[in-house]
Amino acid sequence: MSTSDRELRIGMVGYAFMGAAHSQAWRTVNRVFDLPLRVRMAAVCGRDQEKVAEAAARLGWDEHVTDWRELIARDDIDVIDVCTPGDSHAEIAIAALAAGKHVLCEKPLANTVAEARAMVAAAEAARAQGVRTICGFNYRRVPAVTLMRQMVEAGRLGTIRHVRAAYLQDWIIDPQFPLVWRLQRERAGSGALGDIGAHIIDLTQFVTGQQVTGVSAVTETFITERPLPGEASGLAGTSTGGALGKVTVDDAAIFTARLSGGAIATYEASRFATGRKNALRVEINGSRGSLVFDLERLNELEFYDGDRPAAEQGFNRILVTEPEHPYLSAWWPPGHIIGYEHSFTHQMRDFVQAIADGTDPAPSFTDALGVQLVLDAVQRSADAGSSWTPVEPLGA
Ligand code: SOE
Repeated sequence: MSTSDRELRIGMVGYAFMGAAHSQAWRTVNRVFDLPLRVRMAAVCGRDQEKVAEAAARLGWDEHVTDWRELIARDDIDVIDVCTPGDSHAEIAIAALAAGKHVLCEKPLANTVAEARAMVAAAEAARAQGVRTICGFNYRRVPAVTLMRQMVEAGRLGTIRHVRAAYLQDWIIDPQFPLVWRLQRERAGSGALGDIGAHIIDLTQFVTGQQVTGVSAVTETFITERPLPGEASGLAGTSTGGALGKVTVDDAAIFTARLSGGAIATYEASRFATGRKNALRVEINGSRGSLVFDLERLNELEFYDGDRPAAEQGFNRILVTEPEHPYLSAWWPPGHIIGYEHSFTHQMRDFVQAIADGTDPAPSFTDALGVQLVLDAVQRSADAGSSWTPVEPLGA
């Protein structure tokens, strides 16, 4: 428990899935890590008075409001945590930064490159006043992923040749699943590409230290019309069973890429991978070895060490639960595994520590703009279809 009596007062906007995950992390972070600041979960904001009051009680917030501008105007709020759909990220974050609030903004940073650039400019202006920003690419802070980066940085894989990343879900394969906000371009910016593709773009750039420099993409929308939502929530929506609306985002995006260090890569983000619920898998092949991360086995890494004697070759499992592993010394003894939600607690730990130290947490809004530029290139490549070479029909 933090010994500090210096408070860091949080105002969170949004209380759905990410709001719940962030609340768990804000509740926990001072009880697991010894930090120079003690988090106070001051207030949560949501448009519906009754629903946000229920969320405040359930998630552990002191107060609740229905206008985010009220949080930003308060002198007793230090941090604004943006957990809303992408179409409000820029407006809320830019206003919060102008008011001198530190900002944690969920991924992807924005719905467009222009919005992301404006957020970077606001963050850079506020940084001069000591204000800190971070974007919520939480999977970087799964200890096994941080260890992956450390091993690549240490040269254990040698020169990186291949990156192979997939993030697969199947929550909308039912054509009757309603047209929730994640399926509307004006709300979400894109579909699987920005929602889950953004994660594997950030994760692979973080692990390899290389940037995506060019892409060739295809996207597909398998179900083009869906029932308008009733009391829809983000992932569990309820259908009205009545009028239909047009789906305006991708259901799946697949692209090849070149990375700045010479590697070539394949990326797949789909919400139609039937049977895959939240399956994120990344494999990195290098001249000296390979590493594999699988979110469904998030306490492990598979490591192929090419330097081992031929008779001992093979993918070995690293159980990432030792105190020497990233973040783990704060949790349980070796072998006592952790989960998905711990990555958010690690994210809050690093953000709070950076605010206290006056340093810049990662990923910065500039890192997140880098992801946004890749998303934009993938969308332009898919829209243009320019890289697509039809195969001559067999019967021709
Ligand atoms: C839905 O695809 C979602 O909630 C994403 O928005 C999150 O970023 C991901 O971590 C889990 O799935």
